[in-house]
Amino acid sequence: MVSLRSLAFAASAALVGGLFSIPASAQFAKAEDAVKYRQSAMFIMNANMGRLAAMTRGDRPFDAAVAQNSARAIEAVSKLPWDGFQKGADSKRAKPEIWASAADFKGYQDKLMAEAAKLPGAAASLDSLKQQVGATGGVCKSCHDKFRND
Ligand code: ASC
Repeated sequence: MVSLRSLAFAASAALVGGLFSIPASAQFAKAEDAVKYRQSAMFIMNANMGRLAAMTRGDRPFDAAVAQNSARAIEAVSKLPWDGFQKGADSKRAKPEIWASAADFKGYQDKLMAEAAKLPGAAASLDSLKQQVGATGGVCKSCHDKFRND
C-alpha cells in the first residue's frame, strides 16, 4: 500500500528536482566530454575562418558560394561551444575567469553569435566579407585575450 507519507515525499522530491534541474543540453556526464565538445566547435570555426581569411588575404580566389558555406558553418557552430563550459570542466587553455566572470564571458558569446550571424550575408562580396571577417575575428581575439591561456 502506498502511504500518504511516501506520496508526500515523492511529490516534494519531484518539486525540488524540478527546481534544481538544468536543461539536458547543458550537461555532460564527463568533464572531458564537455571539453572535447567545446574544442570541437572551436576547431570547426577555426577551419572555416581560415578558409575565409585565405580569400580576404588573396591567398585563395574569392568564391561567394564557397565563402557562404563557410560563413553558414561558422554562424551555426558559434552557438555550440558554450554548453561545453560547464563547471568543473577545466582545461589548460580555459582560464578560471570563464566561471568567475560568467556574465562578462556570456557577453562575448553573444557578441560572437551576433557577428557570426552577419557572415553569410557578407559573403556575397569580397569587400563586405573582408569587413565582417575582421569584425568576427576581432571578437574571437578579444575573448581569447581575456579568457584563454596561450
Ligand atoms: C581564428 C581563430 C581565432 C580567430 C582570431 C582572429 O580562426 O582561431 O582565434 O580567428 O585569430 O584574430
